[in-house]
Amino acid sequence: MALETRELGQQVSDLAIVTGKPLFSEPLHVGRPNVGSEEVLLKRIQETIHRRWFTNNGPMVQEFEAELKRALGVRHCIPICNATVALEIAIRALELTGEVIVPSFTFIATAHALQWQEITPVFCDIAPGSHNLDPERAARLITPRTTGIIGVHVWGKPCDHEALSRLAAEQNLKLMYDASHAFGCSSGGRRIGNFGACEVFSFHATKFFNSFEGGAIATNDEELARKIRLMKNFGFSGVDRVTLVGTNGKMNEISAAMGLTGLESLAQFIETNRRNYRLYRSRAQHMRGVNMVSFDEREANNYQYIVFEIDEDVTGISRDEIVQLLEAENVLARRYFYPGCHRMEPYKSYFPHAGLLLPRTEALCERVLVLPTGTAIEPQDIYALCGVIETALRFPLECRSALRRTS
Ligand code: T4K
Repeated sequence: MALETRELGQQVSDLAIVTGKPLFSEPLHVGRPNVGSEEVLLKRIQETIHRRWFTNNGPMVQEFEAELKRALGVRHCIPICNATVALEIAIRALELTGEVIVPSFTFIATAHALQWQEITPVFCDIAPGSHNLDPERAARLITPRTTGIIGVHVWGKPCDHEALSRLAAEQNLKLMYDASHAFGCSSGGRRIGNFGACEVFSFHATKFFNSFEGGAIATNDEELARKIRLMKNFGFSGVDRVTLVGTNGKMNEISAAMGLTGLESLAQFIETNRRNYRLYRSRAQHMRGVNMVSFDEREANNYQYIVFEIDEDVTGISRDEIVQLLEAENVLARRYFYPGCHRMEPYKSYFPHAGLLLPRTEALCERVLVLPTGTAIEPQDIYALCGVIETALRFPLECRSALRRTS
């Protein structure tokens, strides 16, 4: 909660960068975990301990799987220990090899899941006016070595799946999605989880609902589901019987207990996120040079990411300077997915000129600011932190000078 209420129309001299007194006594995080009923969670954990069945497809994981399937309306939604391993398993189960087209504007795990298996991630730019893969650009990156495309529903906003599935079908490529951000979201009224050959969700602590660490692979393809189940359990198809190379991708019972408890509070998490989203939007619409990523309210959304794009040409103050001003106030805004996968190792060394084909990604990486939301933040916190951004926008030169004096 904000320590003090600064007056509307605050001056640069009121900011923590000058006074040394932050608005918030405790850091305000992006990705503070949402927790359902603690009482129910503790009961489930106690049951698990008494049962002495901790992992290997135990009753909690089975119940979690059934609830996930029901929530998404998919045939299979297989819990996995985290989304990175889930991506690796899905990629392997789909038999992707050679080159796979992915956006560079994503969390590094999407690219690493390919490179880990010696598959080359071919970075594709985002579509104009979107933060997601551009199907037209993707078409131009196809070579004889291309075997697949991985779209990422960034911030839970669906990819252009019609264009991507058309392209994949025409070029005989496999298509899957990294839906890490998109649990509870829909496209054309259809739940994410039902698109492509399969879709991978993350239930990491920072996600909309979490299982501490966790993920899942959703698919409507029976054969693919069978393979994924084998692969996440070392390839065991029965006691002492291994039929293919696998890994340990199993979710444990405590994670499933947390996931189940979170699922029961999903409606409340969405409601809080939507309230926060609307509050931020009501302030952002008056900020010159700031574009807030909006969600189509006719669709189901989880509203988990509050994303501002800062156009420095208009604001006169950069995204990074705003991050510094907020940090002084104890607001830990994030620059996801700066600097872009192609500018991180090993990709930076492998493809030093990749940026030439990624102008929109590079521009976006300089502009994005992700702000705190979720059940750990109160409306007055949103007013207070938006007030800091508004001060920065009103007095860009003064803020810049104040920042220089403190650095
Ligand atoms: N694909 C995409 C598109 C993804 O975004 C991700 C994960 C993945 C794949 C892989 O999913 P997993 O294998 O993780 O299931 C965070 C998360 O660690 C990561 O899961 C997430 N994307 C990414 C967008 O955000 P970092 O490096 O920013 O984490 P960190 O430790 O800086 O935490 C973020 C903020 O959350 C901090 O301010 C602290 C706060 N926090 C964090 C944790 C873990 C808490 O308040 N409590 C906590 O328990 O990556």
